[in-house]
Amino acid sequence: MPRVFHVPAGTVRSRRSAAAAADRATPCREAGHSADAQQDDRGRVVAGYLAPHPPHLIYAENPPQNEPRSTGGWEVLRWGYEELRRRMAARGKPDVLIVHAPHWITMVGHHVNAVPNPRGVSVEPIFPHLLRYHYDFATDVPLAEAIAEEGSRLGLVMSLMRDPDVRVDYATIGALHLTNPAWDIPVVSLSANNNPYFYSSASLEQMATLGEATRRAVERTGRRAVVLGSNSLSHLHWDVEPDVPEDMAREHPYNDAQYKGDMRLLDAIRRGPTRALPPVIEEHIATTSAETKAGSLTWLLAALGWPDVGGDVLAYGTVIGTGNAVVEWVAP
Ligand code: 2X7
Ligand code: FE2
Repeated sequence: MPRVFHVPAGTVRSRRSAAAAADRATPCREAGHSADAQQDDRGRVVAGYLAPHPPHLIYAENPPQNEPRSTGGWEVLRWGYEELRRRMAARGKPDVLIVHAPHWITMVGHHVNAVPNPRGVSVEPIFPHLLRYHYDFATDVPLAEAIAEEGSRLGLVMSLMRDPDVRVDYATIGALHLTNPAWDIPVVSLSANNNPYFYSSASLEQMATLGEATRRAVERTGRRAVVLGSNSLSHLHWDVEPDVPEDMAREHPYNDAQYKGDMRLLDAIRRGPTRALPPVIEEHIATTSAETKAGSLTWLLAALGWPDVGGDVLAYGTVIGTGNAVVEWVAP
């Protein structure tokens, strides 16, 4: 049996250290953002990021939590994340990171992870030689419960996931690690209801409702929140990997149509406003098999309240042929 199935869970950080993350994170008073401004931000989603999760990006960073070792690669996307982290710190550490990820797939309704201290090993099933990541973090349980309540109130099928033995998927871990490798900010993680994979436009409306529920829960609980949509863009990838996965001579868009589809979406994102994006996202899904069909991008824009602004593209790059962008939206 491969070694990956024998790794003991939660060997990197102690339960106590993850539980302490909640205490450390609220309230925050970081340099570069005044205490008054942070006070005004209570009960607000202050920023949102498109935060893609290809396992290659963590692999390339060689963090101690990941077992495989690399010689680097995919630098431009990783520099985009570096810029994301710089901007988030300059604005003041948020109370919570709320993440929606396409690889925690639920067949009935939208699930919210309410396990206080998820610990274990997250493995990428197609690329287990790139990602076997030991995670141990704190959940903001009251906010998780509030999101489930607000979603139910808006007519969604919601469920709180309280089983500590359920492994956290690699798309959740990928976006969270790359956004906050110190893991010192509590988390709420949301599942992707599987429907978008079959009925794209109808279910994207449901994702907008989930975003609205998320926003209401943040307001009600007084959190200063950042939302992360853990999605790649165009999503066709090679079925054969180079012998050395980080051989960048082999990295390029899957084809020109996929690349152009990504550029049409990013152009509309940059121009804004966010309310103009739903038909562009639908067209992008139809033309590029985009991972945004799982709804994370639509959810994040709705959680931000569809601000009248453009997004700032911090980086674009391909990973095994898929298109990926790190994008920032700041709530006005
Ligand atoms: O989940 C992914 C992805 N979104 C893109 C590229 C490669 C692997 O995994
Ligand atoms: Fe993915």
